[in-house]
Order: sequence, then C-alpha cells, then structure tokens
Amino acid sequence: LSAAEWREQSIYFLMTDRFGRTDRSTTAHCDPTYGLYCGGSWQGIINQLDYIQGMGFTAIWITPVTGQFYDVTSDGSSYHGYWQQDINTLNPNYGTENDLMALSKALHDRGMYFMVDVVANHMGYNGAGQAVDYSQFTPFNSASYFHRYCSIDNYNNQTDVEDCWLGDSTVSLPDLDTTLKSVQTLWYDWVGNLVKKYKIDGLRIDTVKHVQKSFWTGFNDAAGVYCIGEVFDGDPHYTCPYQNVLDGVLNYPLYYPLLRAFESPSSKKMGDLYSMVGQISTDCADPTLLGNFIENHDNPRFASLTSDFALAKNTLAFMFLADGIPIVYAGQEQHYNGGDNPANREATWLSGYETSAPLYSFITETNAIRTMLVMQSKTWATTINKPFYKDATTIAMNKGGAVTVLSNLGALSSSYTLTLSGTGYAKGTELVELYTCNSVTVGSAGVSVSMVGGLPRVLVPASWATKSKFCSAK
Ligand code: ABC
Ligand code: CA
Repeated sequence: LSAAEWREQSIYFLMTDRFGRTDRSTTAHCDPTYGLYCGGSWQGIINQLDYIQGMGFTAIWITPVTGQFYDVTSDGSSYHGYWQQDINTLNPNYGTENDLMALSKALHDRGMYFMVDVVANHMGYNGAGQAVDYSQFTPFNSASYFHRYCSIDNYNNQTDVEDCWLGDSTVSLPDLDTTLKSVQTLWYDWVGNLVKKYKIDGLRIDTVKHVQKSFWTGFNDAAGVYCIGEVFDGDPHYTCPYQNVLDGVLNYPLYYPLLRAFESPSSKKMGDLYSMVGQISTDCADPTLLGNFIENHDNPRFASLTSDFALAKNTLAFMFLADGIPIVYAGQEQHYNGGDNPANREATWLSGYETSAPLYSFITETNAIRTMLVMQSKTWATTINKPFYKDATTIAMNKGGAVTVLSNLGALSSSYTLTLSGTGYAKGTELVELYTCNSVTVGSAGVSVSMVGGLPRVLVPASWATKSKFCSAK
C-alpha cells in the first residue's frame, strides 16, 4: 500500500505476545514485570480481528516477527521481538509461516491492512558487547558485519548514536555496520522478500535514528510499501528530516506537547501544543503522513498519569482529527494504566476484550467521524490542520473544514458555552457537532459551542452529515 493510501487508514498497534492467544483464553496469567513470554500468537490475533475492526481500525501493526534468542536474562526475555538472531526464520512462539500468512490473508479478506515492525540496526545477544559470539547470527555471522563495540553515551553526538550500541551489559544489541554495501544488500533483499512473501502493506521501522539517513532511502525503495520510522526524539528539527528518507515517522514531536497539554486538568500547556502543530507543518515534509500516538510500548500509558476519561478522549480526538495517521496501542481502549516499560505491556486478553469499555466506544465513534471526513471531502486528509484559537484550557483547529475543539478541563468540569470566532464559517451557516449530532447556526459573534464534561467537539457543515447520513445512521 502506498503512502497516499495509508494516509486515510487508522492503525491498531499490538505486541504479538501480549494481545491474543491461540486458545482464546482471557484468564491466562501474564505479569509484565518479569518480561517473560505470555503466549500471544498470530492465530490469537486472527481470533480477535472482530474486536479490532469493531473499533473502526483499518490496519494493524504487529511487533517484529524474526527469530530471536530465547534465554531468560535479568532484562527478561525476547517476548517483544526486538532481540533477533536469525532474520530468515520466524519466532516460533508466535506460530508458523502458515500462521503469519493466514493473519495477512485474514486481514485482507476483511479489507484491512497489515503493517509489520522491522529492525535493521541491530541483532540481540545474551551477554555483554565485549563478549559476543557472532557465529550465532544469521546471516550476519561475523564481527566484520558490525561496528566495533561501544555504548551510546552521548545522545547529542550523532556519530555515537549511529555507530555505538544500544542495550546494556546483560543484553547487548550488536550494531550492524549499515554503511557496508554487503549489509545494505542483505537488508534490501531481505525486506523486499519479506513484504512479498507475507503480502505486507506497510512497515514500522525500529531505531531509525541509529542508522545513517542514506541507508533508509534504499530500504524504503526495496520495501516498496509505506514505511514509518521510529525516531525517538521530540525535537522536530531533529526528527522531521528523517521524513526526507522515509515516507513517514512516528510523531514524537507531537507526542510530548500533546501529553503535557492533557495529562492533568488545566495544565496550562495548550500554548506549547498550539505552536508545535505549526512547527511540525513547517519542519516536516508532509505532516499528514506522520503517525500520531499518545501511547506505545516504550512510554508510560496515558492513564498512568491521569485516570480522567475526558482528558483521555481529548488526546484521542486530537490524534484522529489532526494531520497524520492515528495509532492506538492495544490496551489504550481499555484504559490500561501501566507505567514505564515493562509495566505498559499488559496482556490485552485480561480485559476480556470488553467492547462496552468507555474508550472502546469513544474510539469507535472517533474512527467513524474520521472515516466520514475522508469519504465526504476528497481533500480533508491532505489539507493541513490549522489551529486558530487557544485559551488557558482550550485549543481549536480547522482541518479541511472540520473544526475540532478540545478542552483540558477534565470530566468534573461544569458545562459552558464557548463562543468561537475564526472558524471560517459565515454567519447563518448550519453546522452539526459530530459527537452529539446537535445542530448549531453560526451567529454574528461566531459559533456557540456547547462544552460539557470537558469532552471534545467536532463541527462540520450540516450538509456533510446529511450527505453521509452520519447522524441519521447513529
Ligand atoms: C529491556 C527491558 C527493560 C530494561 C532494558 C534495559 O532492557 O525490557 O525493562 O530496562 C527493546 C525492548 C525493550 C528492551 C530494549 C533493550 O529492547 O522492547 O523491552 O528493554 O534491550 C525501540 C523500540 C523498543 C525496542 C528497541 C530496541 C528500540 O520501540 O521497544 O526495545 O530494538 C531509544 C532508541 C529507540 C528505542 C528506545 C527504547 O530507546 O532510540 O529506538 N525504541 C531518549 C533518546 C532516545 C531513546 C529514549 C529512551 O531516550 O533520545 O533515543 O530511545 O531510552 C525526550 C527527548 C528524547 C528522549 C526522551 C526520553 O525525552 O526528545 O530524545 O529520548 O524529551
Ligand atoms: Ca547503528
């Protein structure tokens, strides 16, 4: 699937070991503290595709599929899939080749898309960087394929970041010398074959900032599908240039100000969020191809910072209605509240896949709103989002005619009417609010937005809702 086609999708990200089991158990023990395999599998994902599609997601991203080392270390085990040793085999804990093909087919049969996580920066080794037995790796079976050991000590030194190793002295992550032609050829051939064999529609690429930029252009070309890179850095000046070598990057520049703006009621951080939206559209080649998220497996979950549902809903509304592709991390819909890694890797099955959970419903509604906007207006997805109003607790933005109003007052706040000018809609225009389906006519002072319980609001011309039967179908 091309970048242009991915722009209109919405992605559910899951860790294969932690999402669903072949036996459909919803009680199988899984304590993320210990970093052990809990028994999730590719067949287990197939079993729960109704749950994912029921929320309106059109794609899934799964964690890496390659062969790992399987010892238990004091850093835990390779249940997450980022400690590969053999890139030509699959991780048998998750299933067989046939299972992985069946997952791909099950998605495609439903009209959904398949994104797989890949790691080109490193292998994984049970032991310190000075003591690696390189013969364990396939196909990179000698030290000559790797950078000489050093640990990344200074993240401000890009040479260190690219040439030194991640990991620690328990599990080191031997760093491939990606400037070698031989390494490049092996990776490019590998990725092309993987995409073909499993009919993969897109890739999430790990540790992108740890490999020189010039490597990625060839990698993205060889993959031939949309690639979204992980550049774990909140500075748009640092992160955006990676979009010149990959189709998209995870929106870390947005992540931090979005979190700060909504992590507590009346945070006083709306201004930073407001200006970051502008900054990203200046710095990034195409903000509409970034991947928006508020949770992932490397950061504390949102609900570990606040249990307020209205605040959680506002962050979700932002992810779905601003520029970029929304990415929800499994368990977010259940308001899971694990903190830092490994606590944020709870088994989704322990929720019983409860489809009446408040955020499951909210995500379903928000996916439906986004889909309506994509279908209704051919230009919505590509039109750059423009914030046009902020105050101490509110941000309002207009993307392609859809006006989103967000508040960080929280669920306990009282109702009020916000009079909003600058929406671009003339006096007398009939608008409809898509979460409530309430109508409002633009007055001489602007649009009167009824704010209740700190919940988000999305206003569009009434004709859009009529044509798409959006509110009548509700
Ligand atoms: C394991 C255990 C942990 C244990 C650890 C020592 O070993 O699980 O409990 O503490 C995988 C596994 C992990 C595992 C690691 C290491 O491997 O999932 O469980 O930890 O063995 C990706 C993946 C991630 C994966 C790997 C490795 C890479 O998403 O799941 O981890 O394949 C760096 C990398 C980034 C990486 C991340 C975990 O570490 O760049 O690719 N993620 C700063 C740096 C970032 C750095 C980040 C976190 O810290 O700049 O480069 O990410 O360490 C902002 C700044 C940012 C700054 C943040 C903290 O603050 O703008 O730049 O990030 O303001
Ligand atoms: Ca590297």
